[in-house]
Formats: sequence, structure tokens, C-alpha cells
Amino acid sequence: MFTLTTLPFENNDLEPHISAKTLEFHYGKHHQTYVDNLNKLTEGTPMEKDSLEGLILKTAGREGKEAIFNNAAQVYNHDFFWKSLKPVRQESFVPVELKNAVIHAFGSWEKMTEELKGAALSQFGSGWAWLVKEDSQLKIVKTANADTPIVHGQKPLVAIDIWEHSYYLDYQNRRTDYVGNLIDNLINWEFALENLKD
Ligand code: MN3
Repeated sequence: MFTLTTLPFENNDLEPHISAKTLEFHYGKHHQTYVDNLNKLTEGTPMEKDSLEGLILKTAGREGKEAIFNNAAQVYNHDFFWKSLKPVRQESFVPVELKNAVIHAFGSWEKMTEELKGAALSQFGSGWAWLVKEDSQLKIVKTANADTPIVHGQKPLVAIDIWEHSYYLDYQNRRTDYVGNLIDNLINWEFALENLKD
């Protein structure tokens, strides 16, 4: 059985940037549905005993396994996304070790956040923007639909969900405002550092 992860904050902890109403649907309906679908698709098969990451790597690019991959990857991506966020009241703290690694890779902290914003805004349709580590190099990447960095040999540090369901109730078509508010106020950079060191 695959399970819905527990949110690391309350539904209203991201307000006013992401509303409790959005979380109610995004976490309670969309994320839950990926978990439910994954369980239906794997129940009674050897895959129900796989780890989530193992199942993703095993089904990526495999003909006939698209539905399992899509639901498994979306469960993984959302688990990761929630951990990438922090409550508004919690100070936005950038650990010095992360800051130094970012400056080394991008030239400045601002260049990295601009590139992350650019990736999120330029993704056509549904997908994700990420800060990742690949061959010990930090970089910004975007993935379409359910695609996830772990199948491309990349270790994610931070995820931004840019599917419309993540912002439409609060921002309608204004993805720029959603992405800007999220990057400026909600990213958990201490989580990013944990992943960098991991
Ligand atoms: Mn989503």
C-alpha cells in the first residue's frame, strides 16, 4: 500500500500566498487521487511491495506502464513539493552552506532564483520546476507532467508544482504571481540543504 504523506504544516499555514482552500483540493483531492490510483494499479501485483522510488525507476519509459509511472511519480513529486515549502510565519532562512554552493554554481543567489522563476514560467502546460544536483553540480531544470528528476540521474533539492491545480483557485491564470510569491516567501531552504548534503 502506498500512503498519502502527512503535510508538514496546517492547511492555512501558507496563506495568503497559497490558500487553505487550494491545499484542501491540491493535497486532499489531487494528491490523494494519485495515491488511490497507484494503489488500484499495483494491488495484487509484485509492484505493491516496491518502494515508491524503486517503482518509478522501474516503470520510467516502459511501454504499457505509463499509468503506473505517472501516478507513482506524481505521488513522489507532491511528497517532495510539500517538504519544499514552509509556513509563512517561519522565517525564510538560507543556510550559509547552501548559499555558498549556489553562488559557486550560479554566480549569485539572485541568479539562481531568477533562473528557477524562469523555468517555472516557461514550462508549457503542466509540470514542475526544480533545483537539482547532477554530478555534484547544482542546476535548474523543468519537467513536464509527471516527469521527475530522479529518472534523469538528478537529485532534487527543491520542487515547484506548476500544474494549474496548484494556483488556479488563488491566482487564476497569473502563474507569474504564484511563482514569485512562492519563491520569495514559502521555500524551505533548510530542506534544500538537507538534500544537498544527503
Ligand atoms: Mn500538484
